[in-house]
Amino acid sequence: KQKQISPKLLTLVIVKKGEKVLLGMKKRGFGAGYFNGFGGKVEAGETIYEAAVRELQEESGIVPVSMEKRGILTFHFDDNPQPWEVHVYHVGDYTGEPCETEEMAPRWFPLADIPYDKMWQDDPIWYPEFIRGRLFKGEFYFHNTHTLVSHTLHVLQKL
Ligand code: 6OG
Repeated sequence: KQKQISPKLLTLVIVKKGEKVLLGMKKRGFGAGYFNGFGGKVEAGETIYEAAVRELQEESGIVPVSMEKRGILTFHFDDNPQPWEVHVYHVGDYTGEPCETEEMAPRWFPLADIPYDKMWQDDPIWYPEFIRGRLFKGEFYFHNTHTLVSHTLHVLQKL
């Protein structure tokens, strides 16, 4: 019987203001070359919420005025035994100006023009629910890190 490995906790913040979303081109590390929200690993001694605020600031330079959790996505990889549990937040208002950092180059996209061809393959599946303001939970199974093989996605009344 295979040993169960508890998931690694990560955060992902999507800034959506009016009819636009702020995405960052990831310049290095995991997911380099993809547009994504801002986030990273939850560190020892911080809450998931605190990690989301910290990573947003480190990667984009902005500080949220309001932030709500919208979804939980679990990623399973056939080339990594540890699943990743990514907590997705929406930021609708912030202070500061988005700026390019070591990790990310931020750019605004109209909601009708999200660059899914340069994003992780799970994104076109759950972004539409995110944009509608829904709460969601999903499981995604990847082959060789990048190829999405199967998934489930549920819209919920509460997380
Ligand atoms: P750092 O390496 O920057 O954290 N992430 C994913 N995001 C999407 N949309 N799809 C995936 O499919 C993802 N896997 C990871 C979580 C990695 C950042 O990338 C996100 C973090 O915000 C597999 O510390």
